[in-house]
Amino acid sequence: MLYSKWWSDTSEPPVLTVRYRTSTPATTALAKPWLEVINTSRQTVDLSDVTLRYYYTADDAPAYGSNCVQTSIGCSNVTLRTLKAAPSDAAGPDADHYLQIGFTAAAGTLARGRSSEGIGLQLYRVDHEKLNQVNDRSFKSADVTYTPSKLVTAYVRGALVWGQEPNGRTPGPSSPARTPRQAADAPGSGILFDDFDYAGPEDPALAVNGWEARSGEGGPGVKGSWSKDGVSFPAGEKGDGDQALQLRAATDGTTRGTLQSEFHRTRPTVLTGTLVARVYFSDKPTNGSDGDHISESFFTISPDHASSRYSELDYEYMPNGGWGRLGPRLDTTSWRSSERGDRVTGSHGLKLGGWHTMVITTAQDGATTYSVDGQRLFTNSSSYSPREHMSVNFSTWFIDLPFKGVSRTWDMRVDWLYYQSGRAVSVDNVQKTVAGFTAAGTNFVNTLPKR
Ligand SMILES: [Ca+2]
Ligand SMILES: [Ca+2]
Ligand SMILES: [Ca+2]
Repeated sequence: MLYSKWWSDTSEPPVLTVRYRTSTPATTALAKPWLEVINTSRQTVDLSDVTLRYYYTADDAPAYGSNCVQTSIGCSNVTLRTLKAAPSDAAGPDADHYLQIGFTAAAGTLARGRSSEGIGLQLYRVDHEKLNQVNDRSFKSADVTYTPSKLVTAYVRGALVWGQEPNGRTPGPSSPARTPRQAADAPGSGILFDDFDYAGPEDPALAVNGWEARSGEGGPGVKGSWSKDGVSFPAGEKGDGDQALQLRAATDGTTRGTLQSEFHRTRPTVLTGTLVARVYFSDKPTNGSDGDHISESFFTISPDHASSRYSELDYEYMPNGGWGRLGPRLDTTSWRSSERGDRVTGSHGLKLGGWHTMVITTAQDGATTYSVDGQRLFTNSSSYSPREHMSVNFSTWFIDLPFKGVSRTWDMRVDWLYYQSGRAVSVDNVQKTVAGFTAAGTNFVNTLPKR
């Protein structure tokens, strides 16, 4: 039997020991289980063979999300899925769901006696309501420091090696191996990927992963109206527990009554290569009267407007037009100098309400091409291609306020972002890679070189 070597009889120590701690109250917006895996066997264990289950009872929420905030293994190498427990998955009265934690092939090995060190995880309701942990099997408020917990189970290639499943099963020869999880491939190098699984604009995982929701002053659009309040993470394109970034803009036609949203990288991240976002554009307001000059934007920009190597690449969708032009309209603009207004623009009379795959490709020392759903829209020569690293930004904002009245809201969504530095990748290959990440439960990848 392939797995037989992974259970041990009672006279031997367990193959793995899982320690747990938390610091959250029973009712919380963000459950924070921290887990540590220790190899207590006599041999080296491949982390990609290991899965853990953290059991909980979903309250009345439509879905739960999860993310990783800290681990020396790298959150890019931790896979997370929130799954409904079937009776065959050992469901119990305090465990109708579980968070399944896995590791990619790049997570490495645990030599005998070694520990993974703390893996900081977060579990939350996608509807941003508070969750009740009292009925969650693996939650234990008393464990504020790392304590071995048999309420979290561990498997090696599908064989239970630690803990007690909700149906009472413990490791041993009578415990049948579950179907081993297919180990996730190691993510390639030079990649940034985000599936946008976050609890809200204040989720600490955002800063860890290099994102920030904007607040405060500055252009473009209506002065003083940038607010984190418009940023949320509702269900994504495919639902099923997946989430998307949502940027809401709202206005009653007055400056005071206007809210604009922007979400961006905190540091310059992208230069040449392939940048792709799966974006939902709105052609109509979610609530209220139509007619606003809304801009739904996806762009990259130099951190310093006065830089001699200034670089900016913009997608700007204006369903109702703007700047005196009729909509719907998609502008693609590459900037060489913001101070001198030196830029080239392609303006496209496209109606884009719905989901689209937006791509910007810059070959090394070459041209920049903008394409939507695999259709090339605009290419600029190398003199307008980026010359320095830029942040990545999404925003919804009002070009002007054409009428006063009852408040109306506009929502743009981004299901995921993918960036491959330095080289062109076809849309088909990007979609394959993203589908692989989604299937594995890889919610975030950053294998870009540190800068
Ligand atoms: Ca619960
Ligand atoms: Ca997503
Ligand atoms: Ca996801």
